[in-house]
Amino acid sequence: MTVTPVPLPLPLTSPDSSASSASPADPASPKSRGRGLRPSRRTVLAAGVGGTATALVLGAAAPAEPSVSADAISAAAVREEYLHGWRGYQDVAWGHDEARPISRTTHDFFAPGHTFGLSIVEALDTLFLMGEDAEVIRCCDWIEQHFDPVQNADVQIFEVVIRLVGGLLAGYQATQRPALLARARELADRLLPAFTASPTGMPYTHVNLRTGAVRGKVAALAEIGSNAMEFGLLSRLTGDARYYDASLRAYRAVISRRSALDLLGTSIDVETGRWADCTSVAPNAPVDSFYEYLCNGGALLRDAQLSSWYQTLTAAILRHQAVRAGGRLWFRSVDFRTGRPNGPTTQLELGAFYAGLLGKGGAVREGSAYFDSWTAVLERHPVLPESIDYTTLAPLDRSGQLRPEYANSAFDLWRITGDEHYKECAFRWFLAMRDRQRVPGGYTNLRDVTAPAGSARSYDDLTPGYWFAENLKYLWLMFSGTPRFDYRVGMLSTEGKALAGLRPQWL
Ligand code: DMJ
Repeated sequence: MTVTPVPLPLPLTSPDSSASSASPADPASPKSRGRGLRPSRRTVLAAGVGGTATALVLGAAAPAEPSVSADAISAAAVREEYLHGWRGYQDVAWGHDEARPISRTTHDFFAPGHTFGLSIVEALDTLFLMGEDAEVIRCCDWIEQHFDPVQNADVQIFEVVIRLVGGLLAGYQATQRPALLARARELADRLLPAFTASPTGMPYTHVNLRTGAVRGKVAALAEIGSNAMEFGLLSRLTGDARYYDASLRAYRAVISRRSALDLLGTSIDVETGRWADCTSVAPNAPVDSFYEYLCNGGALLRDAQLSSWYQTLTAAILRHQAVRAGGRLWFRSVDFRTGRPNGPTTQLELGAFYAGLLGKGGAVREGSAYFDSWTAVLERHPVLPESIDYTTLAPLDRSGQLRPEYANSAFDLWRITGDEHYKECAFRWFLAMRDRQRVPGGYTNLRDVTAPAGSARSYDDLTPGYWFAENLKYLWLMFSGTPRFDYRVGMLSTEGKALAGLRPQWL
């Protein structure tokens, strides 16, 4: 299979242009298009978003309220599965980070012997959006009484920010319970030493929440940048600029080290400021949400600098990394100094979020093409494997970790284009997950997505916390048309937390 670089016309504004001058994506036809993975005619999805780009497109004015009519049957099925998973967590792991639904045991996500009630924090705003108010109150009560942000535990800053700080902020915005904002702030205060102790401002990877001791001086880009949304919102809600200042200083330190091609490497030494490698693996992990937070952070915080950086870096990724293989759009790894291919033809499932991100940044055509590439993988493997060889679509890592990225992109592209196709794809994805990953105690990861559906030997016995934050939230928002979410201005973080657009008056 030949892999050819794609000379993509850039839909973006010129490098370093500001967000306010970025144009919104062209609204695509809201008609359903004739692409692959068509479901048989099921009850489908009457909703549209009026064919307009949303405020997610940088600098765009918010359009009129979309008239989202619910597909009640699909929405009810989604909610039923969410509650099935939630009951599974409650039964075996309430108060612990994560449930192992088959062995009926628990998993400490951040540090052995410590719990932060991760799944409770992850679930908060999804439960709110689904109208599960008694559960929301129960979760808030648990957090008020038991959540401990000063444990003697070494934690990864990236995970604490996107999961816990973000979850508490979303929960606060849904409920207006002051304790949730207070906990988010206490936690962020405990994370700040990782930024302030660093000579470059780029955070160490880990901090001890009790002692403030830091460790991990080689950080991947996602670990450095995926805090601007949470810290920016926290600064806004508290009037304390320290959080957002720390984020911006870290971002500036990385971006000032970009190559002449406007590409970045993967990991950097936060003490010396030297790159630890010379490969741009974008949009794959572990750099994925570094780019996501430039775009979404720029829009959430109306920060033209973040948006401008996003446009500059994205133009370079599209120019140097986009390739066509088998007629489909993929992204190759390159040497960030020369743009030459560097590394295997691997694509991680985690990169599937990039289809939606491209759309949100204005590159709707490329986002849509990349989404189609992942849809082609789903035609072979109804549950996406963790990684594939993009020249053959063969799985490399066959495990399936209940990932939300494909549904995330479907949601984003649906909001931007109003195209029913994205809802149909998302629902097909949902049905495959239900067929293959549902167990009596909830939902579980798989060891091998190519094993026959229901093959017990393939079950990997974990419901990841993010399943409660992300997977079914995207589906619910697409099918329910809930009035609890303002579809014009709502914004989700990389962990699916609604950091804007929740309507607390509904609680
Ligand atoms: C989530 O924790 C976040 O979306 C993160 O940015 C990467 N992906 C996982 C879930 O797959």
